[in-house]
Amino acid sequence: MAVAAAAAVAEKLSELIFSGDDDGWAAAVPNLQKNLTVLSPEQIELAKMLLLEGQKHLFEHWPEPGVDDGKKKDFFEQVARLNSSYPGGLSSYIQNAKRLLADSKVGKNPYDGFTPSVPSGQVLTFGDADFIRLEEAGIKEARKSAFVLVAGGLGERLGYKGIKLALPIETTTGRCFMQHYVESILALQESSCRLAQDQHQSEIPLVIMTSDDTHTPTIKLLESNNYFGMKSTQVILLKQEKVACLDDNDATLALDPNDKYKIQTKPHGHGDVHALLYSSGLLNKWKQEGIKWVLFFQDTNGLLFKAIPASLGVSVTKGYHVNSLAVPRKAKEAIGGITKLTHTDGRSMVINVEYNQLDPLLRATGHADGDVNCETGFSPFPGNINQLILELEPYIEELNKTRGAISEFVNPKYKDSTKTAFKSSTRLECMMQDYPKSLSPSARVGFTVMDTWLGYAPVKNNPEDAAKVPKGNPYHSATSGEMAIYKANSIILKKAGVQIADPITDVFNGQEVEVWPRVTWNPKWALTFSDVKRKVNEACSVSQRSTLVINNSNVILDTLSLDGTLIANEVEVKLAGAVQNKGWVLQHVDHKDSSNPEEIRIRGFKIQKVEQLELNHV
Ligand code: UGB
Repeated sequence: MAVAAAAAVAEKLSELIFSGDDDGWAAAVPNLQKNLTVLSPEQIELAKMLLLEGQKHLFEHWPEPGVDDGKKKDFFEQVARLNSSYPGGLSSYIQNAKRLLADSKVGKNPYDGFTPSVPSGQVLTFGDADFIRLEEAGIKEARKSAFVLVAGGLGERLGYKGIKLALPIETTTGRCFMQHYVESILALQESSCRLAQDQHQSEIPLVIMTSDDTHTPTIKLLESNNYFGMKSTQVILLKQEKVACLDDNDATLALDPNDKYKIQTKPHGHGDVHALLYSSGLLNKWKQEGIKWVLFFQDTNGLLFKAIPASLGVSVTKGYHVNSLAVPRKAKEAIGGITKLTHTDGRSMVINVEYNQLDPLLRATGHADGDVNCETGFSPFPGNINQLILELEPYIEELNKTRGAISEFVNPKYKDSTKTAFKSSTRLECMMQDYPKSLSPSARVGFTVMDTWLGYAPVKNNPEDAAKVPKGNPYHSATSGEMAIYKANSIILKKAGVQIADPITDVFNGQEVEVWPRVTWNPKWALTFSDVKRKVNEACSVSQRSTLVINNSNVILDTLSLDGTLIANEVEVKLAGAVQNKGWVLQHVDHKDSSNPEEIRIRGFKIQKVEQLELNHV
């Protein structure tokens, strides 16, 4: 329909609706008018809102009353959910969609008028005096923090059938991401309360944002594992709702192709976490309980907690309202770049520019080569790893203004260059790292850059896509994620004085990786570099083919010379002298060989447990 004609219909409708003529407005859609008796007064109000927003097609196929009445009510239940879960309601969603779709059609650059430059932030050097001081400051403050895990994503890039939180972080112990996160938070809580001599043992809350795709399996994972040792009351699940799909540039809501009484929906993105936290009332409750920091993190970064103490220390010492954790970024790597944007009108902000927008932005502002590495071999823009530390009080102040609404974007796939039709329905999306976009220039927004080996090894890509990653760029696969754990632990032990053999290189699922000794430890053994140094005597060595598993807190590495596999489960033990056995061997596995479970196939190897020394509780 021509835009002018549609506008005229909308105007007529709005006249009728606001005149209070109850029969007149619905007469515009006879099939709806016939069904008004089936609907409750609240549902009739929602119907008016939909008509005002140009959505009369939703009712045009409705049959006579008495046919499919249950489905008609279900339709309005869905509309009510879509309406209440979006800040400002469904009408705001449709209006925002119309605006963003119009911008997208004319190719409006969201960064119009802004010039990018490289911001300055805190760079961590693992193990130096500053790092140790920051770790201590972070541990002290950790008992005043709350953790928020965004885990509503389907993991389409990984293609794994289950939830990513249930995947093993490494296959030596088989501990899953959820277990690792819970144990890390509990270890932080214990360590922080001990250091602060906190008598009443503060509990660090863990919020998990789920979605329809991940909610039930997440609960199942927690319940069937007794919450991995955390009190069930300490874990709070907030489920994000999906948003309505849009069929065209007029923001016509898309009906589900398989059910004409259902609006098609898709995920809105991790940015939903802010509105959910706001509406949950948790933030004010936390404030009353003395919580000062909120730490956001993603579902599959097995290294993150190694960087948490020092990064929180940076927030504390610098007084950052927003602290984005970052790593050196390879040009064109699929992680956003932390960028300073300065507008021609003088405004400026430090913000993540998403990976697909950084290159066009640079090209449009005089950088003819776009997103390229500089002389360091990395992009000059630090890579956003989407782990944010927010100071609670200013966060609450901001959300009181915005109700948690985050700036959105739309990414329609057009059928052709006229940009009049979409290949498939689209929807608005938002990202949690866009939170600083609405802050005033006086907000203290900073970032912390750490070595990638220390803080970032997500599991996002399936084997085929990982194998195609340009040489030198990280694979972000299950293979590289597991190898990164061994590498980080080996490097940390090495820096604490242990002789660690050099890694070898091997190829799994088409990805060349460094294979370090398979060293793993439970977070309660060591959270900081100082913890490791206290528990390690310099006269120790570990050969490349070795596996060392430390499962308890008071294990001391004392003159240990390991060439094989050693598993220390005892609470208190000194590991001393030579330990040699056949050990555990990495076996190659073809990712297409369905005789192995998916968790194994996606990494391209399995561990053959030939011989080990296991020290257990007596
Ligand atoms: N997630 C949700 O909880 N809900 C959703 O609707 C969607 C996701 P992806 P993405 O670290 O390499 C981000 O899909 O969005 C959760 C940053 O934007 O793995 O492609 C999901 O469960 C990017 O700047 O990542 O890219 C997961 O835990 C860069 O930092 C998390 O959100 C990139 O991550 C991230 O979702 C990166």
